Amino acid sequence: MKLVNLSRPLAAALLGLALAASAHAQQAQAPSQVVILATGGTIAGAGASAANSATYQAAKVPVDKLIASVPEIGQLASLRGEQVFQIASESFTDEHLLTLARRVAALAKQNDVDGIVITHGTDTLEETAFFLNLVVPTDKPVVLVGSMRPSTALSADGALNLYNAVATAADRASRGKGVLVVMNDEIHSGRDVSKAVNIRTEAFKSPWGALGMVVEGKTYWFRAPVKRHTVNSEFNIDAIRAPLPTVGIAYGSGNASDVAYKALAAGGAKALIHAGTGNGSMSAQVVPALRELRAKGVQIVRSTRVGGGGFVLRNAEQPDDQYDWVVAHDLNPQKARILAALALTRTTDAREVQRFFMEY
Ligand code: DAS
Repeated sequence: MKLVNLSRPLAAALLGLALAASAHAQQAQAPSQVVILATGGTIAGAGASAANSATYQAAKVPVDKLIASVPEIGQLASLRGEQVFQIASESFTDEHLLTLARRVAALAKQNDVDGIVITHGTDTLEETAFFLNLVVPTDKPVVLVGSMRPSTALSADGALNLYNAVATAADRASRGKGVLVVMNDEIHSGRDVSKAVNIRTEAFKSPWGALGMVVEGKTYWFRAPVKRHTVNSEFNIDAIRAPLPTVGIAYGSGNASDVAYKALAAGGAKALIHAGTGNGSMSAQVVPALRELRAKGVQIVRSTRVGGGGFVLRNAEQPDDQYDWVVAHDLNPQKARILAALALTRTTDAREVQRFFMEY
């Protein structure tokens, strides 16, 4: 066999390529390192009997027992757990959001962390997911997961939800898609998803559709977010100081009055989210008070109580340009509260606040 004389540089280059290929191959075989941050909720809940699928105590089972209860997740990734909180998520405060976001951002910077799963109550899971989507500057998968039934119930959904969440967090294909929510076999954008049903396992919906599915530990993707998030966000948890600006939400309905809005402003709200009827419409009994509050510097944001896939159109139901108000676009009131609070950490100009609502 004729030996080919390679020039020294070419030989070195080929050797380098071979070493890089084998390192890549080894990296590809090494299991992903996933951290599970536990905060409480039903996924950590326990009921008195297997028949109790809706009557139980949330936030009881600690993270190590959660991980031990689904041994199959050990085949998906190298895991370690931290108990960040142990609470029902309806009791989350902005302080909890800041604390959790700081821990997620710190872990995401570590080379020995490839993905993060956050077990969370389902009631405010959508708010935490959107907040993290806005302030954690990482393209590593951050996946929130909960359950609608406690682990002690017949046909409990938590175990498979946790398995699917770990599979998603361990998968490089999940990178760069923003914060994700995995529930009921579906992968949702943390920005879009909300809890649409209070007592079914098929509870979480995204008005613009799920991003994909997890089936037997594999992810299947069909779309990706187009709104700004994580590494492309102007918000960064490292630059955000407590407390977040207070933002209140008041619900629109027939026989409306301005009492709730005035009380929220008197209580320190720097922005008010109007959970309006229809296209963010507002009773004539309420408009004068909100114009006065705007004149005093309170931001007014028109959202809608109507879910399911629409958006509030600027200057349609109310002359937003003239009143210097903001529309929440497609964000529901509880998500609008999150973005308004963050916007107020950067500006008091309503037009700039409106830009945030159109871009995030
Ligand atoms: N109370 C609910 C919560 O903690 C329980 C749940 O559904 O997770 O959000």
